Amino acid sequence: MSWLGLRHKGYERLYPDEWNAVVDGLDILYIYAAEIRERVKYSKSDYGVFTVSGDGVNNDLLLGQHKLPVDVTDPSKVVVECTPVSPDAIDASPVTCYLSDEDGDGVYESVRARFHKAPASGTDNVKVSYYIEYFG
Ligand SMILES: [Ca+2]
Repeated sequence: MSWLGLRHKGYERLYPDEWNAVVDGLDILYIYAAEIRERVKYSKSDYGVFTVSGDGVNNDLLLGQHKLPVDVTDPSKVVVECTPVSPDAIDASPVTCYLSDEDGDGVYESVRARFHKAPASGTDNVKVSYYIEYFG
């Protein structure tokens, strides 16, 4: 028996209350599908890994540009989370990531990481995974 109270009947006809349960089930499914479509359609998030090189001096590093499908002009509408991944990034942590407007045009297109101390000098030795979501 299904959670709607239906059970397989072979070739018999459905009673009206059974038919109504089927229709109710389809309505519920339609609503679920619509909610999922809306979530996918309006999902404005980006995630991945940035890899940059430490210089042993700067503790605030430009990681790169995010791929949010909106031009962010108000960084308070965005959550930025990051996790240090490589040993040099972990050694320099804790780390906080934030959006930045590198060219001063009012659009926050870039992601920066501010470490507790400067990551060690090296080539591609600072890896940070990130998740960014716009909720404006
Ligand atoms: Ca900009």
